[in-house]
Amino acid sequence: MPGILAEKILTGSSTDKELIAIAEKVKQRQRITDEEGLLLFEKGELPFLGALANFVREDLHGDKTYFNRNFHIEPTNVCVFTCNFCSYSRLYAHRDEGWELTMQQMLDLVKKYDDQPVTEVHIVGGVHPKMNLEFFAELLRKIKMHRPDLHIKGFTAVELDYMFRKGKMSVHDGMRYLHEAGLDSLPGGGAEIFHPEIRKQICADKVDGDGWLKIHETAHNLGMHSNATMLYGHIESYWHRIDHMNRLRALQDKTKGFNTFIPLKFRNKGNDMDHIPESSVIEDMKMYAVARIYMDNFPHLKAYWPMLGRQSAQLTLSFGVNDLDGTIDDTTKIYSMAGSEEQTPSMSTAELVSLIQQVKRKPVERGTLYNEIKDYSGSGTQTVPAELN
Ligand code: V47
Ligand code: SF4
Repeated sequence: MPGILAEKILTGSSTDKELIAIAEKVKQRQRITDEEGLLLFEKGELPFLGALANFVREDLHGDKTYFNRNFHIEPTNVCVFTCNFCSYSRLYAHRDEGWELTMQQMLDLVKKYDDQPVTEVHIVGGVHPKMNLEFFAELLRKIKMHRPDLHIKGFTAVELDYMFRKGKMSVHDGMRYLHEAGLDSLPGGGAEIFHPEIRKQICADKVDGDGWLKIHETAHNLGMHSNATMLYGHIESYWHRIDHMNRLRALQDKTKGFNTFIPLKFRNKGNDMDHIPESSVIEDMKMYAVARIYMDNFPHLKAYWPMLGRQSAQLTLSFGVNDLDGTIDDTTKIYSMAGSEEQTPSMSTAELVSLIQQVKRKPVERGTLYNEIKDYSGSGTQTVPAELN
């Protein structure tokens, strides 16, 4: 329970009766309703939301801030789908403008990290019509043969839905097949906004919200964990965000298979939605805070710094976030191509530790499933690299 000063901060920063009532619920760690979530978005002032989200964060994790050492494989940016927000993909007809890695190139990438203490590979890319279920099962087997202890987090529900349909396999059989080949968990991509009113305007042709949720539910039922994302800050309204989070919260009640919720800020460069202005930092922090307050059954809230930028990612640590992603040598192209200012999306462990310590949090390296690998809190303040100041 909070001390007197914290109590005052939690409720005293608002004079609105409805908001104070929500704060009382959150202090008791009771679940808030959709209407209350909406009210937080519409009427909650940033200091009030920050205090509440921080209360939940500290109740769950204290000052611990997790990070994970991983690397990415992006097999291709050729994609059969045409999401309007995507700056990264190339249609099959224009595949000469994109890239397609061979099996050997992907294995060479894995081997590049042989001497490095990475614990996870994140495989994500476009949906290539010729890279099928069998091809990826083979890739998984070969990675596991080479480095059995490397956790493979791979394929969005969008990629999986296409692979299973093309391979004429049910979601259950396809998922079990990939799991047996070496797939350990699923990343959270492809969720965007579930509500059909928005989905049909931004990504009409890929798996719908129910399909996305079914794939994650199936993975959970097979004992796998997964993450969930939400692409926010474009044409959606606050209530679409609540609807999205509601569907995730309901599935989590059933399966408890989600580890982390990751709000992804829409970036507007080089895509068909470039006329839509990007959200402000204040809106970003609001998003994280409301997510932390509303998603009471999600253990972790993650910020992906290559997309948000280092400084905003650091700020989220005061608005509910307890996990930062995008560590060593992160060469993912999806955000740099969409206009993220992080043109060199790579950060050393020392930089990341320092970024966390600057805001008086405790950096802890974790594995994919949040097993703690190394506590850096005793390591003292690190030198701050110039670009972080
Ligand atoms: O689904 C695409 C998003 C996602 C843009 O699970 C964009 O640990 C902003 O899901 N502006 C893929 N976002 C990346 C992803 C992810 C990243 C890091 C960690 C994890 C995890 C998952 O990227 C897509 C889409 O929502 N995206 N274009 C854009 N212009
Ligand atoms: Fe393809 Fe994913 Fe881009 Fe959509 S977001 S076009 S599914 S690569």
